[in-house]
Amino acid sequence: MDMCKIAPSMMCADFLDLKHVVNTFIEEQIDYLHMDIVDGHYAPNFTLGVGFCKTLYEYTDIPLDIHLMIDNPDEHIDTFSPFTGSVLSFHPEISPQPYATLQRIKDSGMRPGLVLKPDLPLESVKPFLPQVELLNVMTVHPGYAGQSLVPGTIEKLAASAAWVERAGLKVEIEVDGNVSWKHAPAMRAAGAGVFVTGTSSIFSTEGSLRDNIGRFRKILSHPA
Ligand code: S6P
Ligand code: MG
Repeated sequence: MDMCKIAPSMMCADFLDLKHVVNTFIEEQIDYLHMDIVDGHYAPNFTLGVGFCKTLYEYTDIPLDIHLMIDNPDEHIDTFSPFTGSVLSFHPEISPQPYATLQRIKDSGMRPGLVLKPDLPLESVKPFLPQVELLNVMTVHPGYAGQSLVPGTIEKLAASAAWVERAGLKVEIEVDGNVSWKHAPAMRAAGAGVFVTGTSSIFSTEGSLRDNIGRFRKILSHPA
């Protein structure tokens, strides 16, 4: 199994301590910074914005993993195109032409990603996967941190990873939502390669951020 990557969910960070948080991620060689962008329409809540992405993009070389939970993603690709090399993921069921959206993301110098929410089956994204670099399989409903895992989503994660492997595609499989100490081993066993970590693991107040990262890595190194 490939090495697992950690993508901290930045909406869960302590904003009053942001520099320390990001410096810790740099020192710990964290793989991605997961940026949830919500518009209050596609999903409830208002989370992070473009200015926040810019601040982090300019401060660190850690790639951004931008998760759009917005209506009309096509209209906003140019807004994110300065963040060259970042992953830009959207929910394909709200794009009239997902192939065109993926191509535009690629043409803008970003890495195209798709997101599969709990309500939709794997079949809804299968046709697009050859054009995709990362598939985010959500294990909670889009919108908020701190939710409980939606039953059946780890099985869907396993089916997604197995399908990608059988098809011989180079798609990173990411898991997003309640990636807790408890669920992470089963998510890893299901084939996740990128773990969005939030309040239920590395940002939990049980330990320091650095200790929590160490604990999470240790958990991932022991298969379920
Ligand atoms: C949810 C969002 C996620 C959350 C993450 C929080 O809409 O896409 O990225 O930020 O799931 O993690 P946790 O551990 O609080 O569930
Ligand atoms: Mg997310």
